[in-house]
Amino acid sequence: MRVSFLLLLAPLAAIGGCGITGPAHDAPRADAAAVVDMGFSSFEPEVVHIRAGQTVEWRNTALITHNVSDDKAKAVNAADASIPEGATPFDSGDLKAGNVYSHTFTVPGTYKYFCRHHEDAAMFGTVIVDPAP
Ligand SMILES: [Cu+2]
Repeated sequence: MRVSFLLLLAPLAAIGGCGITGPAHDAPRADAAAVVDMGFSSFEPEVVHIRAGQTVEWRNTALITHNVSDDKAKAVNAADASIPEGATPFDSGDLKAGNVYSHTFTVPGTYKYFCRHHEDAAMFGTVIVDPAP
């Protein structure tokens, strides 16, 4: 009886430990020009607009692992990612529940990114980077 009760609690403890808490649930970094939340299989907002030199912060506020990548080489469908000429692709690696990732964009243009775990679920986003004034 006692053992099965503990087994029942274990998944709840895991969710409490890394889902409801973590940097994704704290205030975003002060210099973030845009903040993107990750839902079950979406980036919200789907499109953000910044200027060159500014930083975007992604927050995994979901309970599952996500990823942020604009690297064509890591996409199942190369059309799901694109970066402007002269830019270097980025990839957050695995972003566990509650974790954050940020990237500073220096090359103006349009960046189409995706989640490597949910590309098949059309988990896509876009960052539009205007030239610095
Ligand atoms: Cu995902």
